[in-house]
Amino acid sequence: MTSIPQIRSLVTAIPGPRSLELLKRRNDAVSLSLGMAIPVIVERAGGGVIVDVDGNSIIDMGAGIAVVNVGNSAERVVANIKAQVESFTHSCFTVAPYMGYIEVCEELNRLTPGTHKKKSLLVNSGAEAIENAVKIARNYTGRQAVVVFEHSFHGRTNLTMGMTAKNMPYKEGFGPFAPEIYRMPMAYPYRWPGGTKVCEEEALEFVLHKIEKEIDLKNIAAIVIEPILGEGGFIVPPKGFLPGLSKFAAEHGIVFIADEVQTGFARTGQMFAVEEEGVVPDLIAMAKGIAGGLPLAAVTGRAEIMDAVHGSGLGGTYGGNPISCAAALGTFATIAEDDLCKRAQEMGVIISDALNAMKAKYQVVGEVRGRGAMQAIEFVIPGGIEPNASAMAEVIKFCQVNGVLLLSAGTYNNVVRLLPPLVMPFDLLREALDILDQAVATL
Ligand code: PLZ
Repeated sequence: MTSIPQIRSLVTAIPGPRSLELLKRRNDAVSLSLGMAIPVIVERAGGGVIVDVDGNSIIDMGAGIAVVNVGNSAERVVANIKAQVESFTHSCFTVAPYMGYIEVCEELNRLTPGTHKKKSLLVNSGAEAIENAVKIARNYTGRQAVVVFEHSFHGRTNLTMGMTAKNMPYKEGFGPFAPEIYRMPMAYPYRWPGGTKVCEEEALEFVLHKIEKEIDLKNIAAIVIEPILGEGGFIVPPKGFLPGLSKFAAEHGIVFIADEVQTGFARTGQMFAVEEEGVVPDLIAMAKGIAGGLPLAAVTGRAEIMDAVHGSGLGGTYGGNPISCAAALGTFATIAEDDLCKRAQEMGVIISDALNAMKAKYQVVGEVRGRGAMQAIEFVIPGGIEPNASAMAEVIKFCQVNGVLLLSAGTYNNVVRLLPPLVMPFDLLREALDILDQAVATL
């Protein structure tokens, strides 16, 4: 466990003078096209806090976008990385293979849902995992069409940008986009015409009908969906939607791909979010929480699909870098030995109690949703469901100034999402939720 005191402590304003000074260098040297959720320069991080260069200790409710689920510089991750760095840093798996890569694949084949024979491929980023999953599905089926959903985020490469729903900031001016991507309505209960109950009753049938009529079954290589939409605002499809899609895919020779890049690795209280409804994807794309902060991503799936691609058809220089693999093995051990799935569930109860209390008190809280340590508030103009982007911005700002780092989300920029490291002490989590409550109260 980290030696950094697990406290919220502000010794300067946010940003402090030292951060302000260094951010000038950032702005001078770094492309201004990059965003910045909080204007501080990080010095250290661990457990549930980030310490900046001014000595402020900020509660980390973002985990680097659901990456450091096991915490920053987690003990087993650090130990494994150190040992690996001392032996070798790179050989390229497709030049000279090594055991770390093989062991990570063995673990993923075991950890992912389903008892069928599975195989894996390691790459560097979530986008690359999605790209490869689509390549594999197209090659295996001999078909081209890819079905995606409204509000989805799948990455920033050309194909995954095309698969991503939201134009600004992800797609604006970056076209043309890859063809053969078909976007379907998302079962978004809060905003489905007629509301939650109607969504539950009709969304699946509506979408399946549209898929069949607009693309034709024989043309579809894959259906790709996030089990809980991340960047889109933690949209949880109604019960039955994911199993229905997966069953439909199986009946028509379509590869069902779960994008578990944000939901994976104990985040939602289960190793993978699809487990909630017993869905077994044909392929599963993973990244973020897989390696405690090191760049690594993976595709795991049915052996006959993963092996269908011709020899040397997949690859890359850095995919499954040995240091990232060592970090991943440390991450899997931490999740298992510290029972982080259970911890995410316990955090989930604390979070949903607090958020639901806010919903009862404040009319700007339109909906509270999510699962485990992946929950969010959607802000609306009181009295209806009109998105309230300024409420989100004000809440995030208030929390920042008070030493709590929160991330935004949502197609309408009106969602605050909580993604704390799963090792955050409960009292620190409660403190962050208190600040969040105060923030919403000021609106
Ligand atoms: N699929 C479900 O959430 C990454 C994006 C951060 P990469 N989400 C964070 C940003 O501003 O680009 C994500 C995701 C889902 C795919 C990806 C892409 O993963 O590792 O960022 O490529």
